[in-house]
Amino acid sequence: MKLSSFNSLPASEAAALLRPCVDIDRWVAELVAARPFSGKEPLMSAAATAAEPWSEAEIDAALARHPRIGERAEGAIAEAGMSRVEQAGVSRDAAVQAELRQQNLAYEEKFGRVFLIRAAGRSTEDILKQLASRLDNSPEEEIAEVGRQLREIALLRLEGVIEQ
Ligand code: 2AL
Repeated sequence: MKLSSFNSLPASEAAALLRPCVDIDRWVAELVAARPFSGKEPLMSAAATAAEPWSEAEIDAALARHPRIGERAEGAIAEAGMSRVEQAGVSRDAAVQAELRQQNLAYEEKFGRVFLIRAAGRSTEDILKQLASRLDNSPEEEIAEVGRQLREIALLRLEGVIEQ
């Protein structure tokens, strides 16, 4: 959608457009209220500012909506389509899928939440490397990293949703 159209949408429609980027009420509400934006840059900058920092509760709520890496999001809703595109580079090879499943499980056992990474533009090898390396993080380091990844995903999605 063009930025000029986004600027003039009723608030509920603007919110519905933003929510698939990251389902965090405060982030969505801040951006809707900050309209009109004079250009894409002020929009992206406001989106980054509103995302810094997320609270732990916000991160947990948003994570519930992200499928595991290696799991294909089902359905026609906007979020599922975005996830499928982002994970398009993840290998469907059975051995790789098995390794992803096992490492995802190890991560969930250690940190109690789904492993999250900005998948767009990443190879499976890179994702597995990051997953192994992040398993060494402390819980504090890891929640900060999850916040960064969630921000990257939200901003990339927003880039795709709103045109100049
Ligand atoms: C995802 C996803 O669905 N898209 C993305 O960039 N990362 N999931 C995940 N668990 O990291």
